[in-house]
Amino acid sequence: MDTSALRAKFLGAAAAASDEAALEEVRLAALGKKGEISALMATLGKMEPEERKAAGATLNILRDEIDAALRAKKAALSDAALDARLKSEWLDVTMPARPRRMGTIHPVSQVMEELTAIFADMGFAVAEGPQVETDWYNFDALNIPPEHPARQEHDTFFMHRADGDDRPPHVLRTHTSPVQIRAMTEKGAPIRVIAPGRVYRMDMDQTHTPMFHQIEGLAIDKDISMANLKWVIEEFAKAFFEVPSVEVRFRASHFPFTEPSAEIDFRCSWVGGQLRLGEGDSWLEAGGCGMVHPKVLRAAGIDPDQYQGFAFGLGIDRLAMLKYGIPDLRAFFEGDLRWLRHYGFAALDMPDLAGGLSA
Ligand code: 2NM
Repeated sequence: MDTSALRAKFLGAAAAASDEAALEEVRLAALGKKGEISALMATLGKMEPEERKAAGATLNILRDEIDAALRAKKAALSDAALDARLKSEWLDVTMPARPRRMGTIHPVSQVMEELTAIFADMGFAVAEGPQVETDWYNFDALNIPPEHPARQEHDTFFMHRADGDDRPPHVLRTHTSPVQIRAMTEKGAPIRVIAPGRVYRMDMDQTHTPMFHQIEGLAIDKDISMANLKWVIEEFAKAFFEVPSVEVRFRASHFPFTEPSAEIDFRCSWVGGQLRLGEGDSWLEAGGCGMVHPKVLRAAGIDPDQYQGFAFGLGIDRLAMLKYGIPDLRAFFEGDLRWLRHYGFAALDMPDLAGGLSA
């Protein structure tokens, strides 16, 4: 049996196949059930034994040869396809990123991060709580009874109950002190926490917005004093305003939740409208503070005969205005994109003490 023509035909066709589908056609034409080689194999049965032996051997060799050629070609086609893909999907990872306009970090968020970093360094944990509070957490627990003038002075936003529900209404918290009450109740003493967050009072003018931001600090232990408080405030002011020294003045005051109580002032001067901290003849009012009232400790489940401590409150928005020279408070919460682009901070550039807060 002369198979050289068949060999040439199928090996040639396999070599010429330009893709896997064409190659499969060649395989079917040669080795498929109805292929030419298979047809020849089927004639073996009618041959004489001697002839069949020789022809069978020849056909087996031919079949194996064609099969090997098809497999080799298939591997080559698949290599070529991969090469083509690698070429077309090539990516230059050294190319600069396309510029993309992203939002900025609001000055209030930036200052909150700075405050968190500063007080964390002094061992204060961050506590959070609800903005809609019961009147007990917002007032009663803080030694502000129903008839207390502060309860009206605060110009509280009340959340109306459903008709027929005569429980006292919820309020939008007027300070973050209820967070401190919750923290003391849950964790007990000793405790050291700060509570930054949104607070609400019905007030709107040049220097007031109905929502603003406050941070309160609290440290309770066996022998905490007003001296520890003053050190904490001084360290805070130096770190926040990034100055080597500040002079802190405690001015006697009154709050229902602290006794004694004081207003916090920082020595400063104004040069060409620019604030300078630590020098000069002016005093900057920064917030309030005092020793937590025994009644407040007791309301939060802490025994005032065993524990005592200080608390303080600072206005975050005002701190942001002072540090970053932002003149108008109301613009803070208008969501004006031009304002945000001007006063906002780069994302992914969060402050930490090691890196320098605003570096
Ligand atoms: C201030 C001034 C003085 C204060 C008190 C408490 C609490 F819950 F521990 F009693 N937290 N913060 C406090 C004290 C806040 O803000 C001007």
